[in-house]
Amino acid sequence: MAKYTNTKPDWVPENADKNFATSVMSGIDGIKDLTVGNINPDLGTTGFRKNRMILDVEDYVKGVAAGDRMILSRAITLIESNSPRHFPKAQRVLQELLRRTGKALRIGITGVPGAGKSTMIEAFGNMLCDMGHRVAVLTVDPTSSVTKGSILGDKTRMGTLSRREEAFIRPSPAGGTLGGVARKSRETMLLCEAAGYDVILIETVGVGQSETTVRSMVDFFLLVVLTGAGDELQGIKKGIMELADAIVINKADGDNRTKAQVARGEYERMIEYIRPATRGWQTHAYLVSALEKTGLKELWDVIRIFENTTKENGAFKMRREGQLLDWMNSMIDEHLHNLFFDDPVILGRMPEVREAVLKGAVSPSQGVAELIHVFDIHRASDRHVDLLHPEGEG
Ligand SMILES: Nc1nc2c(ncn2[C@@H]2O[C@H](COP(=O)(O)OP(=O)(O)OP(=O)(O)O)[C@@H](O)[C@H]2O)c(=O)[nH]1
Ligand SMILES: [Mg+2]
Repeated sequence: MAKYTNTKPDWVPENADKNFATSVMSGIDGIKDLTVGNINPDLGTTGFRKNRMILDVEDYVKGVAAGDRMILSRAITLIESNSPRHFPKAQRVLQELLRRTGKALRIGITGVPGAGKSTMIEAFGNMLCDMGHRVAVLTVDPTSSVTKGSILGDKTRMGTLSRREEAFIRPSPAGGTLGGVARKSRETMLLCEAAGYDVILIETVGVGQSETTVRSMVDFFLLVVLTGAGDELQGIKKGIMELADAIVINKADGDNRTKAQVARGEYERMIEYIRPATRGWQTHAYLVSALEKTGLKELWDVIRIFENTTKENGAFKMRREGQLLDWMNSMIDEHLHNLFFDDPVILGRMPEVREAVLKGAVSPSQGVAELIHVFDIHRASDRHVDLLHPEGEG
């Protein structure tokens, strides 16, 4: 550790405390430790000087809890890591922060590509920040190949929001299965809550299974559609409408406004035949222009009424509890699946059993029974034990 002495300039107040960061160092010999370079060694542990250093669990926990955006970003990167080496550390960070989570309102936003989700999040998010909220925006996009493109698109589309102190924007992790992306997004959401964001907006493109996944992690689910509901419903399946707590007809501006009003009527009629997504709540269709920023305040009012209603009738709590248990169940599925299919004994027997099934010598059920018979879960677990109980992990 380098030795240095502090000298105060003349103009420093007589009784200035140690946080009055104007001490001048006499010089440093041998910079090995980055902390030495800090003018005021008493400044907190969450500052810039940790930038390139390895953070320990406590650094992450303190930094996230203090709302330090850079440490939050790094904690998310840790959570997103596919390296088994990072997994236990990430889980310890999460564990420590868990009691700070759960207080945010979680809102999912889906809709066909180009419906205006990102534009709406930009306008809506800015409005919420102006109202004093802190907003985190996440995306769930399992199609990794286009992720890079949409990050660039969203950087420009959410240009003003991304520069705000009260907002935090984090795109979907690249690559992996929808299940993997979903776990990371859930945990990222928890980290954002622990960092003090009280509204979480999660965008997902309405194709495939991702909207069901996002529905399973949010309190309120919003479907963004365009006019021309008659046009084969723009490929929107009845299934997606059944997930929605509100349907927003976007781009209700200019010449499109009248058409949007017609579409609203059409959606309202369709909704009548659909089971409500949330107990005690009637889904409706609303007009919005993300571009002209109209209908957004009204939408927020709807969401607040939803929150009050479902908190009063118990649906809010029940959904959150159900989501937690479903999440745990799906992780058990995934874990058992991995234990089974990574087990060398199973891998060894598999070709033989597969062949026997294909030949018709044994039924698939018999094949499964045979594999399960040789599967020793303790043996398989032992191979994963390093992952779950890290000794001396740093
Ligand atoms: N006229 C009008 N155009 C809009 C409105 N909202 C979005 N747009 C335009 O629609 C296009 C698509 O908007 P995005 O916000 O990127 O749509 P998205 O749903 O996020 O699209 P993906 O992320 O690709 O699924 C952009 O050119 C926007 O400028 C609106 O309210 N009115
Ligand atoms: Mg988008």
